[in-house]
Amino acid sequence: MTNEAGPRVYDVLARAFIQEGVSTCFALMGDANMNWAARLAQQGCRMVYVRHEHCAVASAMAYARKTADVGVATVTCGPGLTQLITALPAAVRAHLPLVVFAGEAPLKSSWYNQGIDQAPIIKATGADYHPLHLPERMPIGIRDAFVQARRERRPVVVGIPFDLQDRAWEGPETLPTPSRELLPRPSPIPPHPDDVKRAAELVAAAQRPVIFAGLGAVEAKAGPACRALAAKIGALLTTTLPARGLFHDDLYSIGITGSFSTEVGLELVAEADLVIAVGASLAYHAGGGGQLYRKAKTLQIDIDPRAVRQGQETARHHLRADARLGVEALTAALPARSTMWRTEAMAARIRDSKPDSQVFEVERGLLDPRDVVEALEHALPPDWELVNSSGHCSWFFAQMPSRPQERFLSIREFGAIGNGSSFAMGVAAARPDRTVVLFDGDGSLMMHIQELETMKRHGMNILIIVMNDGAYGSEVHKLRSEALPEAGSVFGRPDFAAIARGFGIEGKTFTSLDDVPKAVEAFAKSRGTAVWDFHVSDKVVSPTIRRAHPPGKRAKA
Ligand SMILES: Cc1ncc(C[n+]2csc(CCOP(=O)(O)OP(=O)(O)O)c2C)c(N)n1
Ligand SMILES: [Mg+2]
Repeated sequence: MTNEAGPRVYDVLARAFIQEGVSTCFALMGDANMNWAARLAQQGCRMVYVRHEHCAVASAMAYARKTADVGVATVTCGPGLTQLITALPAAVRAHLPLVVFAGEAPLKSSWYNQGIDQAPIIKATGADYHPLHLPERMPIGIRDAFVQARRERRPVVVGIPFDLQDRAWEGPETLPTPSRELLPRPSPIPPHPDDVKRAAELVAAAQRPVIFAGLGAVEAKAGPACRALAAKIGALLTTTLPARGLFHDDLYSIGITGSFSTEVGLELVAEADLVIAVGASLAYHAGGGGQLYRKAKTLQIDIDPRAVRQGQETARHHLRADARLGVEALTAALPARSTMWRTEAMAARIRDSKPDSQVFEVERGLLDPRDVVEALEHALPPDWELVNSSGHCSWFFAQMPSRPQERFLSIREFGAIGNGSSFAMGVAAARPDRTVVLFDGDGSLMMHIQELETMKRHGMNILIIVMNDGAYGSEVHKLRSEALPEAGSVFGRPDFAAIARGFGIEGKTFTSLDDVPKAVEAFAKSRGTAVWDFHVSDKVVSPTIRRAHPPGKRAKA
């Protein structure tokens, strides 16, 4: 493990990561990180060698979400590091703990071609950056980066000049105590009885309450408590997009509330007189920019309740507590009752409605994206991991009501396209025993198409479903609504089946849905990586775009 002349600094730094329990690292090598990365691999860490640094960090993000652990990535200095600035803001906003090992230009050189002031670039994204320049203290610096990433739930980049990495190790023999052993393990916070009393009065006065759960409810395992509260007080259940599926098999679940609401969900939440937000931070899109439940009072149950967020007033009523304990205390404080809101007729209305009933003319030989999703919803085995990406098509892909929360990943903070392939790789690395299904748009997949090679090389079980409208759908629909030329957003349909075969993986084009069940069956047997290209019409416009960009928007304005 060590060189003949004794360990070098990079040997010890690799050990410091292993000591932190790191078992997977997403990497792209260069002069400033490759010695360390090679040693890390040698010491038993599984390396996923991607083809673009952005994808290293984006994969680590999905890995962190899926494993509830720190995601780890490594990049070289300068141009390796500058590739990260689209991924990091999303990780910051999604509260994902990451540690990135970045090289820095050698300190001994008076000039270095790849040198750039790395700290301000990284800090501008909201991530933190620690230059580690004293070899003996570097293991502590790494441990502290893990402490910070876990505690603050954000990305921390450590920058280490590669000439220092190459020095003989002259520091202590033993490594510092790892972050896990140091961090406090606080028990869930119970609510204050006065707050419970006030919240109970609010709930007792409501006729049409809705319980709205976010990822905080998922983390606190508050799902069953929310269902019990809903049953006791006659409430409907809904979730944010990332928490979708938490109530997937409840008769009174209206799916997602936010930009991805279903038709009936929108109607119902607009009628609500109380929204009980559980472990949900009430981000801008979750409340439709303040448009979705205007009649409702809002009670937020959260360990960190807030009145204002992302430019919106979020909740006037607050119950500070762990999501599960808060909901349980509220349930205990209330009598059982029935409401007009939670009846058999309501359950039937929810069950029998389509996510979107608008009728569109679809050209011959093309598919309606809503039919594609319905066919896949029926055909894909329930234990496959689903990953949603970005773009116009992500509305359709989010409408798969039978899928439970723990089999669905969506990270959309910062709103970038091009992350789908990385997110799928992160999930595949976290769950190598499972099959991962990525739902992506043609434009988004093209943005990092090189990662098909990574998937193939690492033998990942990833089925990529492309909703191929031959366009940047989001842009086309917006441009059309303003009667502007659409040329820069319409490219025609790339031949993904041929592209996939070029990368040595299976590719298939679908212009009919009849073959879907058989194809799924065959893929379940063969596994591996494949791209399925669904040719969909660009005439079908999602409800979100229809609301925000109605035809003739400019003329009306
Ligand atoms: C990195 C980045 N570049 C550009 C955009 C603007 N943008 C948003 S959606 C979109 C179109 C994505 O096209 P595609 O993946 O085919 O999905 P579709 O909208 O067609 O369903 C674009 C270009 C963005 N969000 N992120
Ligand atoms: Mg598209």
